Parts: sequence; C-alpha cells; structure tokens
Amino acid sequence: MDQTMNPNRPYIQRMLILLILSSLVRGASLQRTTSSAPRLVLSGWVPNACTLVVCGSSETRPKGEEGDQGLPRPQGLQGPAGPTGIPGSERDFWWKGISGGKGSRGNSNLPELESLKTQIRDLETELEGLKAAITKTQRVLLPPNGVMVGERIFKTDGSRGDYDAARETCSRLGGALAFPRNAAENSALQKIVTWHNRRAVLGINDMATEGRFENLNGDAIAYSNWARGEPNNLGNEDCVEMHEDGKWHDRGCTLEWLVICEF
Ligand SMILES: [Ca+2]
Ligand SMILES: [Ca+2]
Repeated sequence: MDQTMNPNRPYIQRMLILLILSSLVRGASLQRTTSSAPRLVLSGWVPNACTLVVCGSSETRPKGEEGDQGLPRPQGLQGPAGPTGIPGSERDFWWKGISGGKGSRGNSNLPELESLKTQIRDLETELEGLKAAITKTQRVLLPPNGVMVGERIFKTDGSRGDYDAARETCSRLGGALAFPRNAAENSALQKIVTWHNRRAVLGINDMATEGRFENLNGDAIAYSNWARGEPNNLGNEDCVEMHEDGKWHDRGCTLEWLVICEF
C-alpha cells in the first residue's frame, strides 16, 4: 500500500511499536512482583531511557525476616606469652633513678664482714683443738700430780718445803702457792694430798693480824674448811696445812710439807 493512500500510516506504525514495547515492559513488571525478590516499581512511562529505572523507595519494601544468629565462633588459640614485666622493686629503682630519687646506700663493709666471719670460723676451729688438747692433758698428764678445776690447775712437782720455800718454788714455776676458794677446789687439792699421802701447806696465813687469815695478795679469805677446834693458834700458829681428809689446821710455818702450786 502506498503512503499516499494513507497519510496516517507513520503515526499508526509508531503507535503499534509503542504498544508492543509497553506490553513487554508490563509483562516484565508482573514477573517481578510475583517473585520473592523486591518488587519492581514503574513510576510511569516516559519515552526516554529513564523510564526503565527502578525508582521505588525503601519504605515500600517489606521488612525481611530476622536472620539466624549463626553458629558461635570457635575460641581462638591462646597467643604467645608477653614479655616479662619489670619487678616492682626494680621498677621503683629505675623510676627513682629517672626521677632523681635518692639512691640506695652501698654496703662497703661486706668484704670486711666476710673477713671477720672467716676469722671467727678459724678461731672456732682453733678453740675446738684447744679443748681437745686440754681434755687430753687432764686425762693423761695431770694425775697424780695435778687436777684442773674450771680454768685453774693445781699441780705439784713432788717437792717438799716449809712455807717460804713453797712460795719460792711456785713462783719459780710461774705459779703461786695454792689455796682453795671453794669446795670444788678444796676437793681437787685433797686428791693430790691423798695421792701423795702427805699434808700440804696452803697459800694463806694470819701473820699480819692474828686470827685474820688472808691470801698472798692480802685479801681476807671468803672460804674455809677448818677442822674441829681449828684455828687455835696453839704455840703461835700462823700457817695452814691440809690433811688427807681435806680439813684445815693452823700450824707453825717451819714444818715441811708437800708443795702444791696453782696456775
Ligand atoms: Ca695464828
Ligand atoms: Ca692449830
């Protein structure tokens, strides 16, 4: 058919094309609204490219269901240990050092202290050796001529003499004429007298004042062990002898006795 026969033909053709396109677009819109996907909204038909843009607002979309919380996350592996911190005291030390705090006082006496400890240990060892030697001396050397009482040793060399000779003998040996200051010492001297079966002269007298017996230093005696009836100064007796029973008698000073010295 010729265009000249129908002057509205171009217009009719464009209308047909538009109707076809409109049908296609509408069909697509229906497919989208029946699916579970978000609905497509056609705001209208405008003969340009923007008419195909989905322009629906989010408010018109249905709210979706809440999703599952999902499986809990597995616990992660323990990380490597961190560096060791500075102990409190050291930290304070460094902090004081940085902040200008007072420094700790040095101990310059440590070497001297260690030296003293060493000397003390040496002395203790030496003391133990001396104790062993003393014990051996007591056991082997003293009897029957000597006895140790505390720190004092009573010893005789077996010599005899009067009072003056006895004093001289003991002084020459580096000691003094013995006299007992207590019962233990009296017992020790008695042993020597008994062993030698001879009376001994003691280092006390009342030459200066009758009846006041004193030692060689001039001090009045504090201990005595007089026999019954003694001292009686019979015939002017100013010296003292010990009998085998340990008892004392005042006697004249020119008799001959066993000499016992004390050290
Ligand atoms: Ca007398
Ligand atoms: Ca007498």
